[in-house]
Amino acid sequence: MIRAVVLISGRGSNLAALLEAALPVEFAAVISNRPQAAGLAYARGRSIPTIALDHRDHVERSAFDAELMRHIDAYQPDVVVLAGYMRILTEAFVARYAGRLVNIHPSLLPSFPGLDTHRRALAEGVKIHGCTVHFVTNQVDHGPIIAQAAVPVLPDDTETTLALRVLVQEHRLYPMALRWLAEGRITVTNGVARVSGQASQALLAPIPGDHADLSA
Ligand code: NHR
Ligand code: GAR
Repeated sequence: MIRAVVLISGRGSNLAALLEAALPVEFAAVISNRPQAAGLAYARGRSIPTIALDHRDHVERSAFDAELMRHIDAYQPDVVVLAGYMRILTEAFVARYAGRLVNIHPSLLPSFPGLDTHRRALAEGVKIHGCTVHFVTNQVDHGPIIAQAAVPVLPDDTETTLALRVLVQEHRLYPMALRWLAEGRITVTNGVARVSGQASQALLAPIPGDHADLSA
């Protein structure tokens, strides 16, 4: 079993999906930079140690991240999992957990790094959107891509309906990717992540109403 510490900022639905997936992973602790994050209560309900830090208690990002690292290191994790964690991490933090720090991002990277991905996808009129699990590097949302899931963008989509369609796939994708990591199957060469014994690292959501016509 590998040991993981999960960082969250809010709702924690990806955290819940990971905890429910029966992965060969010991979830040692859940840490939030927002004390009111609903995901903390969820973790407590599963008897997982939680730590609530408040990034507003620190003026300097480096001081907050130093405190974060101190808490994480107390659990000696093999991987640090960002699940809806909303604060950019400092270089010192990324360096400390390089190669064992992963994130799920709500777009098909390298399209739409950063925030408000669903709004921007709608504004660009893309017809396919999705989510990406990647290793975290100092170039925000540009680390080696472990796995992606794609969903169609539908004509009547709003930010809410599109985000929900992507979220359903996030909840499939992240457990799958973390399982590969736990199984030691992921290697990175020249910035490209590969999974041993895996033909595809992509999930495709079905397009509603798209089925073979058998009426003729
Ligand atoms: N840190 C590093 N160094 N590299 C990455 O790739 C990171 C990271 C920290 C978080 C998640 C990422 C996402 O999936 C992530 C990847 C927050 C912001 C952001 O601008 C950007 C990307 C991501 C997460 N945050 C604002 C900030 O000033 C705060 C926004 C808020 O609090 O609501 O840090 O999208
Ligand atoms: C998820 O959609 C995740 O991909 C996204 O925030 C949501 C968190 O939901 N992450 C980011 O935007 C990171 N900047 P959750 O708290 O219910 O897992």
